[in-house]
Amino acid sequence: MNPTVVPLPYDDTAAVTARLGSEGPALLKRAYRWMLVGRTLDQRMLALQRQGRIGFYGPATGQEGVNVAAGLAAGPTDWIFPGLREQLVALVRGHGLTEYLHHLFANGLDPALGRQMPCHPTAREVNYVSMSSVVGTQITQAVGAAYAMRHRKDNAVTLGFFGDGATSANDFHAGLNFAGVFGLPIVFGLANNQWAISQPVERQSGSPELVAKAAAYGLPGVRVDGTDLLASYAALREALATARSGGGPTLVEFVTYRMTPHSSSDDPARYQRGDWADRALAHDPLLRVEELLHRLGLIEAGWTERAREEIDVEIRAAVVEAEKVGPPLPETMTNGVFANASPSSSPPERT
Ligand SMILES: Cc1ncc(C[n+]2csc(CCOP(=O)(O)OP(=O)(O)O)c2C)c(N)n1
Ligand SMILES: [Mg+2]
Repeated sequence: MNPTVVPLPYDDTAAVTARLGSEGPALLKRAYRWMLVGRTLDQRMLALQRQGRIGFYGPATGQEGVNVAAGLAAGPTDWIFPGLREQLVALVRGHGLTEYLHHLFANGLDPALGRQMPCHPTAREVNYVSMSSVVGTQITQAVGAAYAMRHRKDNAVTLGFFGDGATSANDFHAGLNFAGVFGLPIVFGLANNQWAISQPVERQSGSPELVAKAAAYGLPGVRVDGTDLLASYAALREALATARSGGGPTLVEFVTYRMTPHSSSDDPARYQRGDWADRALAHDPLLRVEELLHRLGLIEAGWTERAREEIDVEIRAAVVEAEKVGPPLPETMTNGVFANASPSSSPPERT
């Protein structure tokens, strides 16, 4: 365990139950295991990218607490519109690890049919919408989906994620404004990891706290420590319940630390200065939960090591499966594009 980690502010299991509900400690342990899955995946996938086996990867190290909280807090019929780093939400909701690996390898079994950017998964079976690379565009899509939900009288809520950088995009204004005017069933999850590639959050906005922007659209805004799984879960549960009961949207700002490069194509040594890495490590969401589990006596010695080994085996098996599958066939190029295939919609025959 890392001795420099800032302990989570909870002293007993009652405090855990107050944030996580009656399942309390059991849910905390389950959440911790999912955080371990996210962390191990990031490490393995970055290694695979460096070995030239997958093309690109965007880690979410430092944001596992928010992602696991969202995966556990949202209902099964709710819709997730991810920002750039919410893949773990799909896995927690039940998307298969091997399925996800098929996507990362862009093989013939990739749910996105090998046509998406790498590391932009889609998981239709758990209402997880394909990620939009163009920063902020998913915000208005999520608002549109929430509007449709209201129109269809569905009991579902939309959970739309985006980063601190996206708060400078036009879609942020248009989306929050529309949702505020119509009181839509949506929760805006602002994953403020304090960087937009090389741009620090201090240069992103004149507002010292991004959550202040909620007021301009008439929405309640909540700012939580996104490296605190329990606080993140409690804030999301409340915002989701408000939206579900007709109370309208909430902006929840999760303050986190981006603990890795922006992506496998980035080198933060060129722009991150000072004690950033130390501060990030002290707020590692995984180590903070680990420390809490030990302090409250909720986990026995060796549990983490065993879980890590199991997860490693699961990931390695999924990689083997995914690497067995060949690339998508040219004949599948227009699958899902046309209702009725016409001669002009088929790819040219190979000669
Ligand atoms: C409209 C647009 N401008 C620029 C980019 C290039 N770009 C990709 S990610 C990114 C930063 C996003 O930062 P943030 O919203 O904070 O999300 P994070 O990467 O930190 O999760 C930028 C500028 C893009 N994809 N789309
Ligand atoms: Mg960011």
